[in-house]
Amino acid sequence: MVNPRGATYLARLTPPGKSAIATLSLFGPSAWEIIFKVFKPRTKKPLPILPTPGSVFLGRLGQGHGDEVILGCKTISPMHLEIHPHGGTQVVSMLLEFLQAEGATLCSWQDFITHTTTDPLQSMALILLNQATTIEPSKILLDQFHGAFRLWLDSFLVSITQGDFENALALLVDIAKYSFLSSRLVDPWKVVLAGPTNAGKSSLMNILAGYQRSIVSEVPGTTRDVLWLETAIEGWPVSFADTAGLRNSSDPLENAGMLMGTNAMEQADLVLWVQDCSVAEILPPVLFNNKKVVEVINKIDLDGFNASRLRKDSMGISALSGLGVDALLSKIISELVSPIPKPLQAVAFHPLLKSALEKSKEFVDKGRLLEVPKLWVSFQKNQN
Ligand SMILES: Nc1nc2c(ncn2[C@@H]2O[C@H](COP(=O)(O)OP(=O)(O)OP(=O)(O)O)[C@@H](O)[C@H]2O)c(=O)[nH]1
Ligand SMILES: [Mg+2]
Repeated sequence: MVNPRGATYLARLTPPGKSAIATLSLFGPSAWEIIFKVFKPRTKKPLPILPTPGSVFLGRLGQGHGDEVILGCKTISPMHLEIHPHGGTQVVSMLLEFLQAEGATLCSWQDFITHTTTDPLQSMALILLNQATTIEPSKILLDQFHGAFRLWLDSFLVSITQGDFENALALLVDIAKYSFLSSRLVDPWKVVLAGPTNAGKSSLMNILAGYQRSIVSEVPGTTRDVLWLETAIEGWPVSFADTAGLRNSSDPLENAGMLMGTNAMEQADLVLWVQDCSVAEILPPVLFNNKKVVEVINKIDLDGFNASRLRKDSMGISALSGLGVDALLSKIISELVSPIPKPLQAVAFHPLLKSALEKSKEFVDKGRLLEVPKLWVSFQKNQN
């Protein structure tokens, strides 16, 4: 929180646009004074000199023109009020102008969060929460907003100050299991569909999309560009890329497509190596030896499909009928999200937190325990 005795901040928390109601927030030392001047309760009872936290008032905000609003008091020390007017863009602009004319400082909702949240970890979580597009990351971010990471950090720092090296290390090892999530709560995992031409990559893409995202044809070499599809699987954000089939070709355009596909594979968190069960097996290029690869054997609906073609970890599907696609989706999630954090688990929910944890581990390993609290003090200071 920046300078609680200074400015009184005002922000629109709901997005601009047409809606039944909007939410404005007013925070700072003059918040109640401002409201006192421009708000008239609907009942005869006047506003109290100081509201109690949790109290709600119905009345009119404005002088001359105005709107009937619901006014809520969240906290009084510091004073934090919420105003719910009607949601039309012009009504909201008018009320924002009234409040600014009385001395409130208008800011974006992101700045408002930074100015008004005491705990920098909490404001980081809140800003990410707004950007999370799927449910599982949102649950994790809510837990961190409500203090899961803060609690972890407090006990970690207590262990450090008490010189309890063993517990500090155990706490670091435990939280490190979830560090893979730090960059994947907002940005989706990248899953690339690759394999020989005509294996059914584009057909699989379309069944995942639920509409025709890619052109499908029996002509090998149909797909040229890399086509992305952003979706959610079991509540996790995933981006699929359909790529040009790989084969020896003298066509420069087809080769350019294959190169783009190979680049996409290099960035992938997971490659689905798609093959046609009715043709001889082709192994993924050695280039992807360091990648997570799931082998997908497609077209198992064809007569003559032999289940012995499936290796222990390969997934048999029919992109035509959808057979095996649900199991494939579960497999993708088990490859990408492991372990799945239990409710209230502390998670390094931002890449910067992951780096700070790695740095802490380095200090602990080298026995430089005194550096650890300093690191976290400066980390939190930098977030404000
Ligand atoms: N029987 C059957 N045919 C399929 C299946 N999936 C795809 N096909 C057919 O296989 C052919 C190739 O399908 P695509 O999805 O275009 O294959 P692709 O891997 O994207 O091919 P390229 O873009 O050329 O690399 C088309 O005729 C599809 O209808 C399946 O599960 N079963
Ligand atoms: Mg294709």
